[in-house]
Amino acid sequence: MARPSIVVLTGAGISKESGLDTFRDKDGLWSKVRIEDVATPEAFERDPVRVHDFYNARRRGLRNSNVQPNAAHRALAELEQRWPGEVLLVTQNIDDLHERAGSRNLVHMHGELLKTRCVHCGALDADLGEISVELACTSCREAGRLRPHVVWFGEMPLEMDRIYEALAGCGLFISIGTSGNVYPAAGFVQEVRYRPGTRTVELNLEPSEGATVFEERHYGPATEIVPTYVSQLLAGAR
Ligand code: BJW
Repeated sequence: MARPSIVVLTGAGISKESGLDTFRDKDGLWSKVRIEDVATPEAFERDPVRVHDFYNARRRGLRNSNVQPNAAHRALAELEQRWPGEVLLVTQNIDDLHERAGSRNLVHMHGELLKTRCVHCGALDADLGEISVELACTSCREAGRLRPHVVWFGEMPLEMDRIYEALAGCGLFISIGTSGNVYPAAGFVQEVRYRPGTRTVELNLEPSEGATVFEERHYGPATEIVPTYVSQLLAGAR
């Protein structure tokens, strides 16, 4: 029997136990660097070397062999494989841990850390290593026009039409490891909450900004609560 379509939204909390920093927790990235210095188009225009340094360091962190998908990433990949209906995974994360765990129906709405984009020709390149302001695009050969393929504040997140279409048709929306501070992702739950028959679930370490909007809430480390929730879902217990 067909089961409801599922949209899963993930944030930095799902990758925390894999060794990657979140943004707004006490030891998060935004306690170490200012958003205005590294995560806006104006920052990149003003000081591209600084911004490249920030993302080069994060690429090195992601390539560290200790950083591996965890049980929560793997549970979501299993959900996609075994659920007898559509599962779209929308991640705000720019790491590649979901795909390394086996998720395939995946949208990186804030971009991908291991990709660069040429602002001259638009070509995407994967894993060029350290990016410098001098590096040339492998497609158009223009030098000095590469930027990280990430979505900064004030920029349009990626694949929004695909996301809103999936939200419009989903029967279950699950939000995992996100503080609910950044829009439009923080508003997805509002898109679906009044639709009859659509359930909304938050799985997080602690209540997010919009926690009270969710019908069902479970709190704890992602590596514990996500596999438990997914196995109950697959067993038909939810
Ligand atoms: C665990 C755990 C464990 C810990 N287990 N859980 C007013 C002024 C100016 C702008 C705006 C404004 N109001 C709204 C805006 C728009 C702006 C915005 O939202 N600003 C807010 C700050 C107010 N948004 C934008 O500019 C976006 N673009 C846009 O809106 O375009 C127009 C548009 C409108 C409508 C439709 C379509 C388009 C772009 C936002 C780009 C965000 N970019 C970043 C950086 C990406 C690159 C990079 O990584 O460097 O994306 S910012 C950063 O925040 C990153 C994240 O994806 C994003 C969300 O963070 P996330 O994932 O929620 O992490 P945290 O740290 O906040 O939370 C972690 C959670 O995990 C916590 O709750 C922990 O408890 C939990 N946790 N350990 C489970 N083990």
